[in-house]
Amino acid sequence: MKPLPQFLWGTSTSSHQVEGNNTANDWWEWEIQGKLKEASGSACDHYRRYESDFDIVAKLGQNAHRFSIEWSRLEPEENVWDEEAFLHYERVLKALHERGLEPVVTLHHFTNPLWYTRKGGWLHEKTPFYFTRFTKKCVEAFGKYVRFWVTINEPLVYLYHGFFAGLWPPGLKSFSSSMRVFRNQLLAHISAYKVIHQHYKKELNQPVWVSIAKHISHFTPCNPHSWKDVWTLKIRSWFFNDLFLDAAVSGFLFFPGLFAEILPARNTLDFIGVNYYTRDFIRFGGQFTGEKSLGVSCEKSHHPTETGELNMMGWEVYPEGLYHILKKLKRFNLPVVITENGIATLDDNQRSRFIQNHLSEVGRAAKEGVNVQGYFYWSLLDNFEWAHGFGPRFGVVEVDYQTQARKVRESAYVLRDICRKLMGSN
Ligand code: IFM
Repeated sequence: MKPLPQFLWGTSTSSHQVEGNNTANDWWEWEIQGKLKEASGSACDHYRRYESDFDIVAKLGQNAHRFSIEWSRLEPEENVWDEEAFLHYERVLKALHERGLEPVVTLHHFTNPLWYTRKGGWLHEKTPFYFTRFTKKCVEAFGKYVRFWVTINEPLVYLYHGFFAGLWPPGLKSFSSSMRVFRNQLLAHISAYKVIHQHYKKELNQPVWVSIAKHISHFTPCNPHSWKDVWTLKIRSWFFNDLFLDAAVSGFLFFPGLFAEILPARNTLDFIGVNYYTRDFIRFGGQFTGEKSLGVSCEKSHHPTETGELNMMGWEVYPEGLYHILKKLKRFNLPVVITENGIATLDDNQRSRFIQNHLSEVGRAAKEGVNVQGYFYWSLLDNFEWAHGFGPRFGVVEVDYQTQARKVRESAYVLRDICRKLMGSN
């Protein structure tokens, strides 16, 4: 296990949610087809305002920043590379370094170039090839500025919304497609991991850390005395929380009754990136059919008496869940970086409490031996929350979408003070 050079503290964003005018990707097309109540438009105009936004980050005492590179900007047409877009992200990376901020760069955060979607996107059998070609271009151009790469953000969230529930582009509702995408994501991650490491070894001769950002929820059975609820939970937890990580580490992909496969590499995570938001109560949904239900029908719900405080999107605020999932990750014996943790709320006191309580659970897990080496609050800015539009407010910095004015919220200082304390500076 290779420890990270320092504890990483900061906030996260993603290109389509903050940059504005990402006109060559599948979300933009989905938006102009009127499939959403709100389109991303100029979002936070971060593509032009990144420098002043990073000034805010630096003043808030953070030492790292996670953001994503927009594939559709770099490769707007198949194998046609936009020099200006490369220069843009180079300037972004330099701007972070000038402010003492360690970049953590995500390569895929839900959006895809349109040319790739038209070919079939993540269903295409050459997905690992397309994604690796893009990755290679990125490491060649940006490698000297970057030590931390996240290949894919929340693979299961992307797969579920886009290919199983039909809520995000490409809008499919297919169990077999979901399985195909899962396998392609895994192969694409493995291939990207190898390419990144080869480049750092051969060309840069410097260490690099590569992972995914894995969304992990804390699941609890609705009725702990119902074997059906308990088994539904086990299957859900295995598929949504564990399978990708296990396969990337063991090099073995096993789907009971479907397929088993030796993958082209094992140990393709240098740390575990975790996105944690909530706890879900799980109930057996009454049917065991493949096409409808990823093997077992399952309902996520709140508990009539146990569910606590909610955020403005109806997600339960459950800090202890973070402790529990961190403890479970100990089995991998890898450093853990919380790549996202955040709350959508109009009440900034609730956000401050959220940050304090979650960080205190991180501290508890760390004291009990979990090797936590980073924490990124989601998000730096209020932003475009996908199908929910601009309503949910996740930012420690408020954005006025009419004027693009930024206002630092009190919770940002709460985060800052905890960071400072933890890093031992004033
Ligand atoms: O906004 C998203 C982000 O894109 C991925 N993780 C969860 C966040 C909140 O829903």
